[in-house]
Amino acid sequence: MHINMLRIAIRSHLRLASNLRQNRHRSGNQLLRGQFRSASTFDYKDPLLLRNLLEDEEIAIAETAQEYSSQKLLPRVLAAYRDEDFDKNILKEMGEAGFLGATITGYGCAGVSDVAMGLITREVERVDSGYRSALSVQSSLSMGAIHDFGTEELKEQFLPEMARGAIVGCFGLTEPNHGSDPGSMETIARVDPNREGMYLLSGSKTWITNSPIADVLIVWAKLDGKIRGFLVERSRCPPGTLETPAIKNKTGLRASITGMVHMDNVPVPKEFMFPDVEGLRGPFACLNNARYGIAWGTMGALEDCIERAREYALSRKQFKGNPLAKYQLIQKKLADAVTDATFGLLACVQVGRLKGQGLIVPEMISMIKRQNCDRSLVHARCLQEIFGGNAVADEYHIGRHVANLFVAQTYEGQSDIHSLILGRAITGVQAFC
Ligand code: TGC
Ligand code: FAD
Repeated sequence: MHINMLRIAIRSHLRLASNLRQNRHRSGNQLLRGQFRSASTFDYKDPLLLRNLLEDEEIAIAETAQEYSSQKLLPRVLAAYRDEDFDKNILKEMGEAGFLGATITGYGCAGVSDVAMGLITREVERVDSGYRSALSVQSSLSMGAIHDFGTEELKEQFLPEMARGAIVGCFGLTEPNHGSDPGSMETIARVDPNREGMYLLSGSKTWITNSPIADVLIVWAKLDGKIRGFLVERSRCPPGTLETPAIKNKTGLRASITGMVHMDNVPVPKEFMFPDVEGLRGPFACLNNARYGIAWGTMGALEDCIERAREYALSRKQFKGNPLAKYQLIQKKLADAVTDATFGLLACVQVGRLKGQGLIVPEMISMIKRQNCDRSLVHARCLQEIFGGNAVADEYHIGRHVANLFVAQTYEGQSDIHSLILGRAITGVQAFC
């Protein structure tokens, strides 16, 4: 009796357990079906729900950047690109919006997350890489150098005005004879034999974004054979010591202004040399942030190419009145591009989060800079084919993105250079020389 009761109890327990399992399985299936149902509205603009990985504040910042870029930048980009004209007021507008030096805390800067900053660069470059370039050079390279390596006096003197876009900065590392290999730079600094507490800078930098309009130039030069960073104020340079001619007739990045920097004994007070950083670590630390921004930005440019190519493919009819979008080869181009844009953006969020947690190493940034620049260029070029002959007309925007993305793949470390950085980390063997 006792045993029977126990059996009954066990049977009933097993039945209960089985029911529970079935219920759990059923509700799990229902849940999954529910999830599939809600995800069945596959959104090619956000296929893997990147949005779910963002904080509310980051979404709001992205929306602000999207609104600014589409309303203020897009209407002027064609004329700017045709005329090779960069409107300096754009930096003031970006300053007003809080985009300049946005990850810096204090000094009039917004202090947003690295992911939020990435979302801003994505929206700006959705319009044009040249506008993102202006933003990157002002924020990551110029303000970033002052913030990370300048004295407190330099930070207080320059950062608030730079955050407003009232003072424009540039970053001079590349030289006519030394691009991928900046360690061999020839620009030198020497102690002024006639004035105590002054250095004199001599040499040339080339391909320097914003140099013709810069009020403040971050210049990397060798002092006694060691690379040091200097802040050059244009207004302090005696006539004939500093020239910053523009490089005209570019085939890409025409909405951005690029120039040279010629220095012939430019005087710099010793307080304007970054005191505690020596060697390539200085410029490369700034480049880490800028390269991270490019990885995001190029995805914005690619997303714009996708959007425009999709619309074109749906409206253009060829063969028996079919839209181009009906053809498999066209669909494959779009599927490939959307997949790489999605993966590229997810990688950016992950690297941004790691950056925020202080878990980043430079090779992670090399990986996303290289991958996103390469994939965006390949896909933009491929999507360009969908437009046929119309791709040649600048009103379709795609040719501009293709030309710009070649530049993005080249500056801040050409893609093959990032392959070598990754290769060194993978094998432990250095292959640069
Ligand atoms: P290497 O021996 O690798 O390093 C020398 C020293 O630098 C340190 N370092 C880094 N520190 C922080 N972050 C990084 N990413 C770093 N990479 C290297 C390294 O630890 C070492 O420190 P220390 O203290 O031991 O001396 O130097 P290398 O001469 O062998 O360098 C080789 C290579 C290829 C990696 C490097 O030269 C390179 O990255 N070349 C590419 C040059 C480049 O990116 N130029 C960019 C110019 S600025 C620009 O393009 C702006 S465009 C802006 C726009 O419009 O958007
Ligand atoms: P090179 O170093 O001559 O390289 C040429 C080719 O050789 C590349 O494909 C490269 O990958 C390859 N190569 C070089 N070395 C090796 C090797 N060891 N192994 C295999 N392949 C190799 N610089 C700044 O300092 N500040 C700026 O603001 C700035 N803005 C720019 C804006 C524009 C529009 C452009 C076009 C460039 C800008 N640059 C700037 C310069 C840019 O960073 C350099 O162009 C870039 O670093 C490459 O250097 P390079 O042009 O001298 O090419």
